[in-house]
Amino acid sequence: MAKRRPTVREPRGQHGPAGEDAATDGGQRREFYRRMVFIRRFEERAARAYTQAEIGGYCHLNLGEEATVVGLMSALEQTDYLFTNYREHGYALARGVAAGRVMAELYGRRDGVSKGWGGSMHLFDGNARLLGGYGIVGGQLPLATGAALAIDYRGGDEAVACVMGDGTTNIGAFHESLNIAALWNLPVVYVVVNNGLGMGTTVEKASGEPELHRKAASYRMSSARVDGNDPVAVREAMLSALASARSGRPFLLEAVSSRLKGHSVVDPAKYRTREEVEALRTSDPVAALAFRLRDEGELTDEAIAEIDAEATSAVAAAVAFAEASPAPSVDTLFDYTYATPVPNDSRRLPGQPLFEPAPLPRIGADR
Ligand SMILES: Cc1ncc(C[n+]2csc(CCOP(=O)(O)OP(=O)(O)O)c2C)c(N)n1
Ligand SMILES: [Mg+2]
Repeated sequence: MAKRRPTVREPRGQHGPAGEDAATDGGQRREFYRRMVFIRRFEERAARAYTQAEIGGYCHLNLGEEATVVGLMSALEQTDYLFTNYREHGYALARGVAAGRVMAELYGRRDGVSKGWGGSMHLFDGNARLLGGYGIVGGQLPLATGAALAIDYRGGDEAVACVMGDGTTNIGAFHESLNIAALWNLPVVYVVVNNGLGMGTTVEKASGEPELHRKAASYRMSSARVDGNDPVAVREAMLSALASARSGRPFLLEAVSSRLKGHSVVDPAKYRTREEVEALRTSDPVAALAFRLRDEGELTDEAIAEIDAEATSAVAAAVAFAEASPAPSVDTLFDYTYATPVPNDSRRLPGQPLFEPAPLPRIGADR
């Protein structure tokens, strides 16, 4: 078989959507702060709705990862594709999906971004090129790699961002995906959000190479590590990673971040020491950026309070939208499993028999 040659692409413009107020450095940080506060308030509200049993299934939050989420998403072009794990509410919001549609999906309602059938872990929006939310650890990696291969086949100039957690770098699909992307020069950036934990297990306990970005070396892939609490640094690092991917050199970017709460809403995170909890309080990226902007004279206390109030009321509107949306009809349960008709697609509802039992011959009956 002929060896695949790298597709050479021109690096594209380096300015993803960063908002109206982003012309200056201070303006960009203000805009990032607004987006981070919005995610913070959205997630806190989602946690409340979950404990009130308005949201079912699992619910994993981006609390503590807001700077990483916002910095990463600001670097993507609108035509780029995004795959993430189940901790993806913030990504959908930062990608521009309407907050009401995200909240309605968490509530399992018809106007949700996945029509109410996906829930928290399976947000999907083709228009925003958000191709999921995946609940299987590492499930998104082969799919993202395949999407990058599709772009390469078509000769497109889009890139794929494939976001995962630290624990995911120990899964077989991680190594298979990086290997094939490196061999075939695919336009993909693998982003490891290193929040220090996979459920309750630390990176040091789970990974033979705890400096996760160095795992790329096995595949001669370029990589970098960035402070995930600094949205501007994350954006810059992601822009370089994307430029590399677009020119046919896939990239592994590790953003060192933290998870402020438990693995999911129901996890009390008892495995954390008091010192860790205290350290988290002082490294909170939302508070840190607020202090910085205030010290630099970019935001007054009043402006900070106003941003908070705006976020809180937008989130309240999202909840109202979700609450007003009806539950999806059971008739549509199977409508979105496959994009095209599949011959052996089972449409069996819970409780329905697998097949009709064949009649048994009766003893003594005529043959
Ligand atoms: C294949 C598979 N194994 C185990 C699980 C259970 N599980 C869910 S999340 C998780 C930890 C993943 O940690 P990480 O990749 O660091 O992501 P984070 O939750 O920190 O964002 C595990 C083990 C799963 N969902 N899928
Ligand atoms: Mg993790």
